[in-house]
Amino acid sequence: MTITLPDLPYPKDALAPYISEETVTLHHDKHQQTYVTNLNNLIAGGPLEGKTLEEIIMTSTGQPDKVGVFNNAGQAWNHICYWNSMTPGGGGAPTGQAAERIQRDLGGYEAFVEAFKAAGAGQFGSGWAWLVEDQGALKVTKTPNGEPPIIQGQKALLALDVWEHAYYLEYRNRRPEYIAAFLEHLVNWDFVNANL
Ligand code: MN3
Repeated sequence: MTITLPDLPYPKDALAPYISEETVTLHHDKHQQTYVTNLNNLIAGGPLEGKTLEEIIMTSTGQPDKVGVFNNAGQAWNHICYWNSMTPGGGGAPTGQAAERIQRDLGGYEAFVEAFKAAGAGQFGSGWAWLVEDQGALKVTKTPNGEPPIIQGQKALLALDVWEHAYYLEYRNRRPEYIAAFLEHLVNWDFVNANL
């Protein structure tokens, strides 16, 4: 059994104009596919072949001889979370349990927006911004490179890729505009609620 690249949960042009069909195509079919292909090549014939992505991540984290496995497995997992974190016509204020928990743990939607923008813009170089559940409380965090929240014992609820390949065609160097578009027009709160 090998790790496979899941199909996108919507057509490749569904996130336009905020994220173009060209960016989604390159990002899913080239970048994410490459992480999956590299991972399968690295684990072929070894003890990690046939394991789930989560198992591979938790087995390889912190292992100096498994950095390549960890990076590619983390990125393969992070991108699945990222695509599901968006939906056409999404964004804006949360609903349901997500709204209640953001109010309780983060002080409301406006405070969440400010924290999430700061996390995404403040990640120096490549990485990720997250809404996670940590010890029962929601938190906004950021991680470098391909690190997934699971290695900190956190459950990922919402993911934003802030690697340049995620936004450069539309936004060039203006990462904050990409983060704002994600929050205002793309966030899939149904996915957050399902994760909760
Ligand atoms: Mn990416």
